Amino acid sequence: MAEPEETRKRIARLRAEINHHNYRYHVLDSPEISDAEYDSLMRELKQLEERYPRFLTPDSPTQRVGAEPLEAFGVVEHPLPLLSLGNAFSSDELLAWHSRISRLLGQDSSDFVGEHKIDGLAVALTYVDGRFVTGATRGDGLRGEDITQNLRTIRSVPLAVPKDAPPRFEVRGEVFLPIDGFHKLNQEREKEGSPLFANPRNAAAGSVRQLDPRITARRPLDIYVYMLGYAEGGAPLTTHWEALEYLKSLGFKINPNNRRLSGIEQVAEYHQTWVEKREELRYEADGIVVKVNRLEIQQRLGDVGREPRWAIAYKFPAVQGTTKLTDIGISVGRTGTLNPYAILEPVSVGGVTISQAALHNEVDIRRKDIRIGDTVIIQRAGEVIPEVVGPVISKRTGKEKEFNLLEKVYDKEKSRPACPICGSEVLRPEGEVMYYCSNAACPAQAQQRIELFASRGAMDIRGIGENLSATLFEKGLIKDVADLYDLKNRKEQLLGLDKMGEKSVDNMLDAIDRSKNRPLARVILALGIRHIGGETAELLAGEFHSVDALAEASRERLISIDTVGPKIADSIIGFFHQETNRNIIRRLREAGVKLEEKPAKVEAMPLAGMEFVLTGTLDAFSRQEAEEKIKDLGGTAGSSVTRKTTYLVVGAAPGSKLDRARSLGTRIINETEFLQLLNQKV
Ligand code: 5U1
Repeated sequence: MAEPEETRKRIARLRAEINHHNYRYHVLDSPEISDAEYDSLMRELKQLEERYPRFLTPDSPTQRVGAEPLEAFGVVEHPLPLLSLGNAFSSDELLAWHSRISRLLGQDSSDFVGEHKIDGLAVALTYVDGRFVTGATRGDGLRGEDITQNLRTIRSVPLAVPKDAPPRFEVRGEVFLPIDGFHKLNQEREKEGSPLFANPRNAAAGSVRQLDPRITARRPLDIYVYMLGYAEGGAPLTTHWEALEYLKSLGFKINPNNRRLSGIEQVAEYHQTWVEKREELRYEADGIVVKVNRLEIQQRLGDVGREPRWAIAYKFPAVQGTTKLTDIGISVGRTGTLNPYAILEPVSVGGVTISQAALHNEVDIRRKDIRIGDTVIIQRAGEVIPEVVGPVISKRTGKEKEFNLLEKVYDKEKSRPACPICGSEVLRPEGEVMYYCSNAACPAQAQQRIELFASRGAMDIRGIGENLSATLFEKGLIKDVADLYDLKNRKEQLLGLDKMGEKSVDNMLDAIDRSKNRPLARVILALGIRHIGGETAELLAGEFHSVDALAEASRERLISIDTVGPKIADSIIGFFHQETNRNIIRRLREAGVKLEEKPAKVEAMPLAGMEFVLTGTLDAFSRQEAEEKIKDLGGTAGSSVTRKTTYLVVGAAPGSKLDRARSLGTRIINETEFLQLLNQKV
């Protein structure tokens, strides 16, 4: 036999052997050989592939090290939408779901599968002719990002499946970072001075959505597969449980904590078991997923919006822990508020180490009687910042100290309380609970104002998030929001920044340029006037039609507007009174930012007189964009369904508004019908 043929066979044998040991180690957690033996097989394979590159294929186990970096992710259209899940937060809500599906089926549904709802990143893996060909994120459910090269690096993602697998199929699962891997990663990042990941979910998403797969390859990511999306010519399956068993037989990693459950009582028990044992899990989970087991019943129940009726996420309650509050620190917010926060002895709460927690304000600290030195209860729920619930009074020793904010920020040299960032005077406006730094140019405020200005709900300048705005500010490239529009003249300096290549800089400058034409309400919000949120900004834009008119409005005129009280009016007047702010507005105008909007004749507009309420997630628009569109066409957007509501627009994962609309007989439309309505009416 010719030598290359021998080599080809040896390569095939080595790959099969290595794949087998990968599976034993990464999927079954039961290795058969030592690390040294494994390394030796890999070394031989790598050497052969280097000598005979024509035999190198993308599904070789050597390719898990990560391919060359990409400029951007491609888009993958999901042949079948990736659904999201409705939530139950209490046993009553679980029982209500059970009653609903039993009523629809005309019989008591009792055959379920219980799984853990892992806090990771949902992905779809497609296999064609036995090979892993495409891996995609969920995206908006219809289109995701192509992260094939990154998923290839995850050892528990099979690169090849047995020959008798369906010729084309898709599996779905959750990529996650195990808790110990998360801690290790953060320790390394701390050493290198990189920003830490807030939780394993963010770390997993950040690792998978890396343009450089070599970085992904270094992160200890894992996957549990939780359903078969579709299969062409696959084995006939009758239950979800069988599908999971089948996927296991193909080499996929299935969560060993999955259970078949008989009756809704067993579902509740399964949930309770894991509420009590969730700290023991090697991954973060925020609840269980309950699925109707029989596939034919799943089909009969179907979906509503982008959620299956046959499955629901039954969430775990917020997790709590106790630790010692060693001190109370003060940070300065965007509007200059002095925000107290708890400095804690680090404690693991639901798998995440917490060393700081929110304390809101001094009045709240007094009301809860939280003292420095107290043992306190910490609560963490989902993505929100952990908060201090209250002290454990029984653990008091008598040495605890009451907190006084003015004492904390007292500057002995100045003989007065001072902003901890810039040393300026500290004020508390009458009737407010918060103290403020009096200096509008305080660097802490300025940087956060830039962040708000660029944020999605405001000028939506993609790419300028917390990190980049901090860098631009620290490097002296911008001092205020108007400087953003001068950055195009400082390209050289931008290119000198860490991780800023030609393409990123161009994208950023494009995004800045595009932001010049945002609707007036967004501009008003972006200015960062204290007490002005999105809704008030909308209201003010509708009343004044220009930033100049708003700046000139009298207190009486402002107070005459519905929902604008003296506090908001004084804040607006105070903002425009400041020379620095007037200067910024002048420079924004000179840069070409649109600061006015023509008043619309509402009666003549196509959606005039119609009130829309939205529930769930839409594909084509964010909630804010949909509401802007409705308002542009003369309609109004309500926050709850009432008898006045003309239409309820239902997106994926709708909330209780849907039930309310049904009970009131409100017209319910889906996103397609909503789009048709907008287009017809435009
Ligand atoms: N374990 C598990 N997680 N999870 C998430 N199963 C599961 N199923 C899902 C999702 C979004 O969705 C299907 C029920 C459609």
